[in-house]
Amino acid sequence: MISIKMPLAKLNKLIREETFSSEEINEEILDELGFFVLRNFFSEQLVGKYKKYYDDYKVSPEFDRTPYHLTEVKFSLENPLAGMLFENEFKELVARFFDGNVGLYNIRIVKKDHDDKSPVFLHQDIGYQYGSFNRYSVFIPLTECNNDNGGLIFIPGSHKFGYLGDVGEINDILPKDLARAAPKIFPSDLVVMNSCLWHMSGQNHTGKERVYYDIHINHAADPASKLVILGEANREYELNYDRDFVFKSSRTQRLQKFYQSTKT
Ligand SMILES: O=C(O)CCC(=O)C(=O)O
Ligand SMILES: [Fe+2]
Repeated sequence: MISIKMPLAKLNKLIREETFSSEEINEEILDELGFFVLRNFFSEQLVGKYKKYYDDYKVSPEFDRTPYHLTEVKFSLENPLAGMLFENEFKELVARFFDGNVGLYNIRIVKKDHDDKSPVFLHQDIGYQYGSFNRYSVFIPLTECNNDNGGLIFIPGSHKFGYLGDVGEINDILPKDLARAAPKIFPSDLVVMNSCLWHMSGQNHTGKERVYYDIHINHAADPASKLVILGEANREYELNYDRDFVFKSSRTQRLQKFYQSTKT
């Protein structure tokens, strides 16, 4: 019985030849590998401006890593960090997706540094999100991100398995000779990732900052859009995704009830 099958020769060749890294997005490669590294896209001034906003935010009283998440830092759309969404350079990037009709699902920072050095386990994001399955993360580094400081690692082709029907840490059942991509990326580069892609990150060994924006986009008309970044929304379907509004007895609600009952 086959336990896992992937087109290894094809995937390894595409990784070995670094076809995922270029100054132009190759949509075929993004579709084949599930991620793409776009080089030298943003100006240094732009990235520098937002790194400064991050540094200011970091010393403010509101700044905090999300409890129960290893790297996430949330901020509101009023925070200067959210200004990235309205920058022409960012709009030029997202115009390549969803025929130029692009909605925001979520914007956040995922960071490692002297305080937060932990690796992030192998997972896919899609099961943590709602709305359609047609969605991407745009990771914009505000610092150099590499193996030493716990940069992201992508499993080529793994998005082709689709949604796995549950969330959490995935067993490393991948073929041993499948190449993994741990691209070194610099401020002004960015990574686009299909939300079904399996990914992880290693320990931050140096304590040097590793800071990415994770800007999560979907079609502007997706009922899960928080706002329209570009183009037309024309929403025929809208839904308030408040869990207690939508669900009568969901897995998460039942887990919450279970934990509450064990506390008393
Ligand atoms: O910060 C990281 O290294 C990974 C974070 C991540 O993939 C997630 O929160 O979904
Ligand atoms: Fe993730």
